[in-house]
Amino acid sequence: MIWNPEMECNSRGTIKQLQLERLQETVKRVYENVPFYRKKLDEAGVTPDSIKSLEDLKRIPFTVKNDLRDNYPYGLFASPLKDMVRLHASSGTTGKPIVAGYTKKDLDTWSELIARIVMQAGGCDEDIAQVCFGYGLFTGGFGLHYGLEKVGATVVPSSSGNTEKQLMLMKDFGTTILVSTPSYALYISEVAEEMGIDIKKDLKVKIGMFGGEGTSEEMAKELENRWGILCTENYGLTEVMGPGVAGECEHKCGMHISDDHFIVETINPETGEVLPEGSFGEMVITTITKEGMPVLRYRTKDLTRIIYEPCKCGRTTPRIERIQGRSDDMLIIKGVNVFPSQVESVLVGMQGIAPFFQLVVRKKGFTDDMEVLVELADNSLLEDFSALEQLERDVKHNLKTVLGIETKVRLVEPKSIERTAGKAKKVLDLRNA
Ligand code: DLL
Repeated sequence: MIWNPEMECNSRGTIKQLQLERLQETVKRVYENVPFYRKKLDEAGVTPDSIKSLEDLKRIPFTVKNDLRDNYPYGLFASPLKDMVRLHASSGTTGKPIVAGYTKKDLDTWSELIARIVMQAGGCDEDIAQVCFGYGLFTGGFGLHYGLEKVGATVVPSSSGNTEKQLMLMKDFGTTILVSTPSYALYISEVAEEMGIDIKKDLKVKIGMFGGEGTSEEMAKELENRWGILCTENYGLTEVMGPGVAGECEHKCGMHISDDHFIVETINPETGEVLPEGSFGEMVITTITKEGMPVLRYRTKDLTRIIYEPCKCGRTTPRIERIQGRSDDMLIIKGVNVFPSQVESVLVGMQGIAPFFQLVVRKKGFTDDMEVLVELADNSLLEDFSALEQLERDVKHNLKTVLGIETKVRLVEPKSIERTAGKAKKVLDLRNA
């Protein structure tokens, strides 16, 4: 089922016309209400009246994360504070968080967009959805919650953590949709095994709505095999709204973007040049219906490609290909660009090792040095030194084939890499330690 066929299956011409009208309104709104944007637009010689076509989007300057930090907490609000009914924030590793403010209308839009991704994943009003995203400043919990309710699903707001209890509820309540980060879904499956629960037989889960972090194709397959369910990827970010920006349908060929609410471009991350449709690059998002905190041309740092061919599901919305990584996650090791997702794609599914790993990066002289911690699947190999050596050689060989460089590998004991109920920390960066 499609939640909003009128918008999700419309002709691109009609959507483009709608996008233009909404872009014009958004530019006018921020020009009149947000001094930060007015200054930037004035400097670029852009007045709201001068936006005549979607091509004019290119004339609008980019917005970056630091702009949000510099305007902490309320500097980018385009509605009076009294009209804001919810605040969320993304933690960020350093300094002040990024704040997102929502008006009543923004929350309605958010629920509408979540309803779309729920139906894309195959959810309906008969489902029991256990939301294992954190409820709090993180947008995952509350974001999914209200959209699932809008669809009519029964929501179990179990939040993240307390994994044994999650499993008990899942079993007793007959949960059919698991909503979590992919890392947490992996961890839950491990705890289930320890508890003697066979997740394929003893639980009724049939859909995984995963998001909040990237997964390699291999990890997505691993999750599908472990859970025996349809796993969908869902994308979003606090700055733009939270989850609900895009999500996969059952055909799993990219995440459908609600382009009646967001305009997406890809740019060359180094030069800022806008790339032709369908090119791989950094995704830039403009919100065109947000009232409380619209963002113009936000540089997401997420690297991907936008697919414009129609999907078999009948939706005509463009799709975001699986995110390959963030430009700021990219490591330069021995002069070669390395993404954690590439390491994941090599390690997940290899015989003898578990799908948990961590990259430890240190400074060595003027260059970066990387060590890959790889967890053994079980204790059986610990006694067999030559088998361990062979496994290490195999891992090194496979990594070299994909990354093009020799890497240091350390095999570590089963269950020694930290598990998470949220987003996994795949890189331990000790360069400034
Ligand atoms: O993670 C919002 C969200 C919650 C999306 C739950 C989906 C489900 P932030 O904490 O602001 O917001 O982090 C946003 O996480 O720029 C991406 O780098 C990454 N990310 C989120 N979803 C995906 C995904 C939420 N499906 C940042 N694939 C984004 C790859 C993702 N990366």
